[in-house]
Amino acid sequence: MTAGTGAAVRIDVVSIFPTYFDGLTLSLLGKAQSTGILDLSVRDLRDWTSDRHRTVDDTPYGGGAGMVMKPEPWGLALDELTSTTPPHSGERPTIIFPSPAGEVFTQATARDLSTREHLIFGCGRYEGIDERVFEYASSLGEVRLLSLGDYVLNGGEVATMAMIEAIGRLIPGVVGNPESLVEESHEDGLLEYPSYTKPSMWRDRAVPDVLLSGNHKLIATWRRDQQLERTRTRRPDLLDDAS
Ligand code: 6GU
Repeated sequence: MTAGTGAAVRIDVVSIFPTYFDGLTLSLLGKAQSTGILDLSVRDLRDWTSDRHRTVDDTPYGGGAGMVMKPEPWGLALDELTSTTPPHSGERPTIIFPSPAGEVFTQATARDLSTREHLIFGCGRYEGIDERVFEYASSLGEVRLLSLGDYVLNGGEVATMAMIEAIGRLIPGVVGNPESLVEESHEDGLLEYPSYTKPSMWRDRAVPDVLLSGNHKLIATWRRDQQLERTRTRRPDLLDDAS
């Protein structure tokens, strides 16, 4: 069944725009689904409505702009999806609500979540989801409100796609060469060093001599220096975090 050790990681996504997630069948994550490493299902929130118009939103108590997602479709969706959490180790599901009001999602978050057996992503739209849903979800699993960064998207779909890609590639067996995961930006708290390929001279621009030297120790030192220099100029906040 699985190509790696242990059972498949299960990821459920609930959204009113399930076709957003068609892209997840491509490339590495698509392969992981066909080899059984990843068990991904995308579900339409409207399937848990019972009125003729399949209504998922209503006006906010207290007034104000926009609409709020009604609690009951979310309650039913979470009941159903958590009732079938794979029982491998008795672990509770992790229920993620992407939200610009959440904690920032980082590589460390991705690493943590890649070790879970069952992730559920609830994609909010409009002005958000009735607050009681988060409280109720806490009775069913570990709830995380996660943001991609300090800007606003129209809903949780694009954020969920980004998070699933970041988490999914850390699941053992998803990325063919695990060495390639180690040398990337953010894995060691620094930005990645620059890369070059043939030709060694392109439009009057040369590849740095050291990379053609064959001296592996010198190359490693140069790459480390490049990482530090780039991080200092582009992302000094990362160096503050490391100290
Ligand atoms: Cl997770 N959701 C929305 N709607 N906007 C965002 C975000 C999430 N992260 C950054 N902006």
